Amino acid sequence: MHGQVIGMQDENYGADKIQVLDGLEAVRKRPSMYIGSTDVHGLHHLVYEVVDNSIDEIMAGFCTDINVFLEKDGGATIADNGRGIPTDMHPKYGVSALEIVMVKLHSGGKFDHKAYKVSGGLHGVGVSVVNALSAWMEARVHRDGKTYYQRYERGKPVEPVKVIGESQGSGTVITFQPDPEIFETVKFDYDVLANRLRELAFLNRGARIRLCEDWEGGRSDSFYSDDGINGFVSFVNKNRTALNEKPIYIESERESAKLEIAMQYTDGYTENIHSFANNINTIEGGTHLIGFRSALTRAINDYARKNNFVNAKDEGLSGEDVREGLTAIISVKLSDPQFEGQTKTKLGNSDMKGIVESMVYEKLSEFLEENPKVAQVCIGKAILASQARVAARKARELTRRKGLLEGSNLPGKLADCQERDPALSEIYIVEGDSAGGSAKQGRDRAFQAILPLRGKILNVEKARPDKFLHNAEIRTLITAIGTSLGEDFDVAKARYHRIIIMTDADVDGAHIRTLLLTFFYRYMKPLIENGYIYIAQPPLYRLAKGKDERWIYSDAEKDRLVAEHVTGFSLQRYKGLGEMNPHQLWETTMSPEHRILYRVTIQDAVLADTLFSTLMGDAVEPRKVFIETHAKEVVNLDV
Ligand code: 0RA
Repeated sequence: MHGQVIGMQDENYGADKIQVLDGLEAVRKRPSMYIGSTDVHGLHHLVYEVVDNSIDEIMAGFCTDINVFLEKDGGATIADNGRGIPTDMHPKYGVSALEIVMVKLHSGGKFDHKAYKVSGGLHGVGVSVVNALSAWMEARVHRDGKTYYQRYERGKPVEPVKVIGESQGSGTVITFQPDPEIFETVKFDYDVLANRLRELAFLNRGARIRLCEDWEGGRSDSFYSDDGINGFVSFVNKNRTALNEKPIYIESERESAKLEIAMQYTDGYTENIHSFANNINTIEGGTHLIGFRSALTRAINDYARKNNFVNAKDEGLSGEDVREGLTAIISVKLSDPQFEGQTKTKLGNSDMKGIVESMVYEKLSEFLEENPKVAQVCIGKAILASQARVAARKARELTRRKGLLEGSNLPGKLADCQERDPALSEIYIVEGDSAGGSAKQGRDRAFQAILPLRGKILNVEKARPDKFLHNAEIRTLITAIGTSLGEDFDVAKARYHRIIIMTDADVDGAHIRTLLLTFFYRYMKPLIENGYIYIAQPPLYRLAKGKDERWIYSDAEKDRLVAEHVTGFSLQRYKGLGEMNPHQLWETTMSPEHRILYRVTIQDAVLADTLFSTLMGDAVEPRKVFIETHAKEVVNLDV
């Protein structure tokens, strides 16, 4: 592949313009190495990659607006008013710099020395990767009073960069059509893109980012935050009750790192801290988060002692205490971010711990001194949390002493499986005793356990552990799973590596599923992180003619089949699991051969957080609207 010539197949262009193309060939051969996967997530990376470049222009102070258009034919256009990709002739290659940026891997960085370039994890691979993975792409650059243009097909320029008109101002417009030969799907998910673009607008104060479906009746959104991450905190807390009215805001810059933090206490019990490094959500945390936590605990304790909120010789407030009910956004920008961890979303730069810790300690202490009323509210909350934690520990110890949360005392309702190896064992958590009965009869008892739940479990978003541990359904659940929870949680004790939620395909079923997911998300998160939580998908219809029968799992599939043929077929709607007999339940929803299971993943922790607080929080109206609009889609909860 070495020395391949660009545009070889094209007679009009380029046989003499020698460019090494093996880079882009490599991208097309192993796309996942560059964009993570070729599923819908990889597809979205194409948009993010181009947008990241525009964001770099914003961070460098040259750009204010980014417009993302989704085209009807499946393509996307990203337009910004940054400096425009350079177009001058490259002295060594003898072609326009624009062409080099588009066809050479990692060539973008050669031209600029931006302080905090986005280049983490899968991001920052370069626009050339988008080009390589597009059936075609077009670049229009407004610069130096002219509009430059070049088109590419599967990564290869069709002709040299040319001037196609005059132009005022500057900017870059990139249009691309993801290559269906590469991607499993080429359909963008509007909501996922909107969510990420909203996040970017919050993280980059003053950036105006628009998303629009470029056709009659298409959706559109405009994201802008003139108070940056403060707006982000308010957004995350929109369905919660805040204790300090305005988020506490900390900003600090030093050497090659810039830090921003916004934080607000709520009357809730969960901790909602979301950290970012160079605009990338560091879901796995990292040194910046560790630094923040340690400074928060120290600053609050020092202030609390000094002002006699706590006794100087007491053990003080724990990290958990000072984080209860806290919503915070931590955003660091640094010049050479190291991303580690399974999903490359853990910041590894070791100096960031100390840098963030000293910045936060200094600024937060200052803030508390200057705002005694706010300080009192925050510390009051932490003291209550501390008292509740002691009570919760006692409650847990009591239940533990009675063996109530341990696997040794399995609940009577649990029909366990014979298998003892957790990796080979499954548990179905089933809505209702009657479906539970069918599941018990229909299952393969060798490896499938059944736990029927009666009615709805308690909403853990609204109660502390010391309270919800009294709830029988929750206790049964914890005991059956075997891991305990909270401080005592131990994923190694999980008795099943497939924990499958099986509820009816209706609004009630969706509610029960969400209650369960909220519980797992808040108190047994590693189960989700390890990929142990699944959602079963029962069929919605049965299509039958004589002995022929077919199960249908979506309305779209039903409509297609009904339109296609089938006179003389009977169509039966299944509303609940209870309507199926044990054999049918096995065939459609439990047999590994035929069933459809969705694995629950945390793609987007901020989204998961707002989702659960919307569904389970204080405000009733958004919940109602959400359940109405999502009742059908909530099945695939890829949060
Ligand atoms: C290379 C160098 C410079 C800017 C860019 C690339 C750039 C790339 C994209 C992609 C989308 N929008 C973009 N905007 C800019 C620096 C330009 C200079 O020094 O003038």
